[in-house]
Amino acid sequence: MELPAIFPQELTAREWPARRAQLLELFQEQVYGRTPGMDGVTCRCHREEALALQDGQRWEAYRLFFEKDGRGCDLRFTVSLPAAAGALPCVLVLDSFSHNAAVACAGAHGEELAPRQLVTGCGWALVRVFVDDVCLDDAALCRQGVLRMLPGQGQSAWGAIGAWAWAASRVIDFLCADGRFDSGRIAVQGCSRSGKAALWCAAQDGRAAAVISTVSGCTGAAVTRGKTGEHVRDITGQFPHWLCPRYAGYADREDQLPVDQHMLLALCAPRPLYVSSAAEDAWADPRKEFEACVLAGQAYRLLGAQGLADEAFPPVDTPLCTGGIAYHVRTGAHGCRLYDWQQYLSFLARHFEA
Ligand code: GTR
Repeated sequence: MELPAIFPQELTAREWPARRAQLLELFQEQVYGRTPGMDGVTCRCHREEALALQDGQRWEAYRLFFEKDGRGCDLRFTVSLPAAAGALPCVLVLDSFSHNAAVACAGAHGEELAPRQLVTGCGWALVRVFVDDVCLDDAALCRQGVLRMLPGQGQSAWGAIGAWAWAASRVIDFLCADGRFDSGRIAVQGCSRSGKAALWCAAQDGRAAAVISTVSGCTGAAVTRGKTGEHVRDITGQFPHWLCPRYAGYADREDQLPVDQHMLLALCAPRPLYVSSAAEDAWADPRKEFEACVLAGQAYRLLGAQGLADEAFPPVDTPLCTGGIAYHVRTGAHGCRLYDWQQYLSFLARHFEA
């Protein structure tokens, strides 16, 4: 199946912003839905807890309260701060599993989903955002929170993935306004359904200086056309509340989609991007995640950055991490492991701790 092109061969870097805007518009219209603006939304922030930990580290818990026209929602997040002085770089983990223990963190276990000691030990603040506070991961209940406060319209109404990306951006607002953090070094990460939301957040919000997708698969980092495992029919059938209504119309007609997921990765260019897969995760399709990275390199090169360091699919547990786009496929099943985090942190160090 032929893939739509990110841009025609002759595009120049100066013409990229216009093409980028078209692509973003297509993803809003056709895939994730349109993210409403913030007009009339008020936000209050409350620090709920603060603990001094060993070695001068700190842990803080916050809650944001949003309101518009008498409707509102709230959003919890926690911040683990290393003892280091100066404006801290941050890794923001989108956690869409906090109300859904049954999903058991998409195959990750608490510490692997957001490993505090590993991240703060590398000098990064770890910000864990409970994005499903604003939109429950449930087809019947999801309309209570931000989707009620800022309702979408028609076929391109936003869904849970758009809402989770929105929540991450609201915490980026907080980080950028708090002098303890370096607003130029905010990375966003998510696993599986949260990985899809992390990519969509970075595509829309340029303040995400780097993005990390862990086994995000279908409608995340994986090229949709010709993929194995999960297809548009599966994702929109099992999770009808995640994406915009129009997307369900592409079930079994994926070749009609005006975009494909390599274009979503291109929207992150030239910012550092790490995509990782798991060898046993055929449902997500590692090879199609890799293919999207190869193709997205076109946008990175146009903007003077490097794409993947090598375009041959790497053996398991052999990260390709010296380019602007990094990729690995690790041994094992769907989920996020400490091994993944170790690779992400050295990639971030290479780009942000020169
Ligand atoms: C799978 C689903 C995926 C993925 C994942 C998860 O079952 O089909 O799209 O996001 O769950 O979040 O664990």
